[in-house]
Amino acid sequence: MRKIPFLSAVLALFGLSACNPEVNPNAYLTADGVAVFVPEGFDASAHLPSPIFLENLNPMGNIPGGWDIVPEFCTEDGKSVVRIHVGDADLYGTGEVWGPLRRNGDKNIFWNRDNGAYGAHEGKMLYQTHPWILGLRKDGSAFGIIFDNTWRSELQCDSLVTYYSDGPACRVVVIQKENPAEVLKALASLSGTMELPPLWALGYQQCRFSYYPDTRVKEVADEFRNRNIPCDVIWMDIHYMDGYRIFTFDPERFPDPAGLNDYLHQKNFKSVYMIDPGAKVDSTYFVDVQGLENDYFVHDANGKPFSGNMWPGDTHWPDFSMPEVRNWWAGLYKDFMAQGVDGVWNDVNEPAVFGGGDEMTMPDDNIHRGGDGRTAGNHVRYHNMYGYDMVRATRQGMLQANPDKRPFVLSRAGMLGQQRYAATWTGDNSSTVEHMKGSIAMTLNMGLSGQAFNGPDIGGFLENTTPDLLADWTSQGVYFPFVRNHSCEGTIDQEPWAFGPEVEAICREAINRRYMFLPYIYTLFREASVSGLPVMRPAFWADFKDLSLRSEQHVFLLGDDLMIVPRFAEKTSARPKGDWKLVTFDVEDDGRQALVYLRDGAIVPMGKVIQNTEEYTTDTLTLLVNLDENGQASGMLYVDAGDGFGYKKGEYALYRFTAIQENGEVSVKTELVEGKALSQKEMELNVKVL
Ligand code: NBV
Repeated sequence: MRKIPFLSAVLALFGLSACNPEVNPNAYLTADGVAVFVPEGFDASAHLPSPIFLENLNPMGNIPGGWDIVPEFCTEDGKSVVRIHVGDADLYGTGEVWGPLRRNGDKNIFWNRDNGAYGAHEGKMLYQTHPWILGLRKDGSAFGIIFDNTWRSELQCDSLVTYYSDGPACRVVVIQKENPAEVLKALASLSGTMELPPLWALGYQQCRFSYYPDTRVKEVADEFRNRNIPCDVIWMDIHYMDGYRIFTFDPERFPDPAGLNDYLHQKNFKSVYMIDPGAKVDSTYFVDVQGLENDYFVHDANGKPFSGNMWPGDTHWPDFSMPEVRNWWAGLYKDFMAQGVDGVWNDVNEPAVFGGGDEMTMPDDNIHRGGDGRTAGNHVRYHNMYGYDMVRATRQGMLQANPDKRPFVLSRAGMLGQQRYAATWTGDNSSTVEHMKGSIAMTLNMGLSGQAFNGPDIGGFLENTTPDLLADWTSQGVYFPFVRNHSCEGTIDQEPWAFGPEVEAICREAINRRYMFLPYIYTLFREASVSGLPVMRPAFWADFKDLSLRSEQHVFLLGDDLMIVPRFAEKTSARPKGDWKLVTFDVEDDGRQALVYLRDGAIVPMGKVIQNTEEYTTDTLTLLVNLDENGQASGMLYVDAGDGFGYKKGEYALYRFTAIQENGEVSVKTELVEGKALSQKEMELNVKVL
């Protein structure tokens, strides 16, 4: 473990900095309200091109007077240090971490790590690296800070923010805007947004480490349909592979993968298969043979292909920093996807190496050769980028294999910028109430760090879940962006029906609600893909000036218009002000479903219960309306084909609904505000005023 220098720690206690503020960084404005601070002696070859940004950060002017978020740079005990006074602002973001939503007084260690049950380093060192802070001042104005760095580093969030890096001094980008939404939009314009996923990826998904053989996969799929529990995706974990060889199928357990995928498709399921980064060392295995022949694997300090231990035994790791390796990797997906595979799950890409020292990874002096303007460097620089480089190659491969389909990639490791290529989940949590509650803050902070599409393993991954936990976690989890039930090898069954009819009914009802709200949720995903705003938002999003909401981490918002109150938080949470109305459903309350409230002035479009997204339609909708004090409300609906790229050529419709109450009557107007009407038929709208 790296230590925070003693002097710094003492000074930080008093809000003081050991850095010399007179060392003036070279600073300039790169966009409206976006400043770049470049430390003296900046070594561009150790940092650029940055994986975080879409483009070079070109100067466009001087930083305006009164700019108050100014980094100070210095070196202490061989570490590059940045200090920034942020006063009494509330701090959020910082990517994936186990801890409170409000990050003040807490820390992150950025060294992507396999961290089961978040047990190591108290969960401060997890699978992802987002050196990013969203700051919210007491007056509701906001700022963002990006440490443009991939090297191993540590972030301490206090009134004096301190960032320590093992690499040479990095640039710091500071965004200042009138509110957090504008800050996140600015982050998205610098770093990119999630590409619009296929609609099916927003449905309920069932996973296990692992469903096998193929007959078991079919059985699970059939159970969903027979029991009328909506579901879109069944996941294949490592046991489908032939001896853990990536891009292969076990000839006994999965003798006919195309047949299995056909079977799933006929029942309107999609399949997602795991692909790990490591290739088994095996002179008869095509991935290893090709990788060795072309010298595509990460080198050890002696310049030889590094071999470490993973699932398949001795394993080689592709050097994804090299453009030619990414192209090769992308090419491997063609035959694989041709088996009818719909989505890809890139796991253990921190990279995790069994027996790989304290942090279970490669040695620091391994060499990644870079390319495309990046110089070769050792693992300390490239480690946090490994998953990022892997998933962009995966996405490229999926697009090459199926140019007319939107790729869906799920990645365990990640870093800021990766939202452009993959969704993510919060790794190996535990089946505990604590982890269920804490998953809300984790998912929220990922959303506040540019990664809108994420969520936890619902029900919990490690240890046996319980009937209550599965019921409660599913009831709130269906309002998360990514909704997947997943559990570890050796644990008891965790499907919605595993604990008998009572829990099954609770799960079914929760999942039904997910599907009913899909028109609204898909509209939010589209918004996130355009603007970078999160899908799931903290309670303080309802009013950036309401200080009572700043630490609320159980109640959350779905978009701006729905407030979700998990049952455990019913009596203890802070709620946004306003005339929020409880949404009622046509079934008796089971006492477990999360409560859903509609904001005053909002309209939310709802569909019918469907069993999967192949049945999705917006022909008939119910508009939930909560009129504001002036008797008005409005809401949006995004419609497109649900897959493919027609929407990029204008094949979509964005509607606005406006409701007005006059003489006791509520009338609703529908306007097409963008795109074109995709159906000849008028939408049938049923209005439900709450
Ligand atoms: O591939 C097996 C698991 C997977 O189920 C899990 O979701 C990942 O986070 N994987 C880790 C490998 C290690 C599990 C102990």
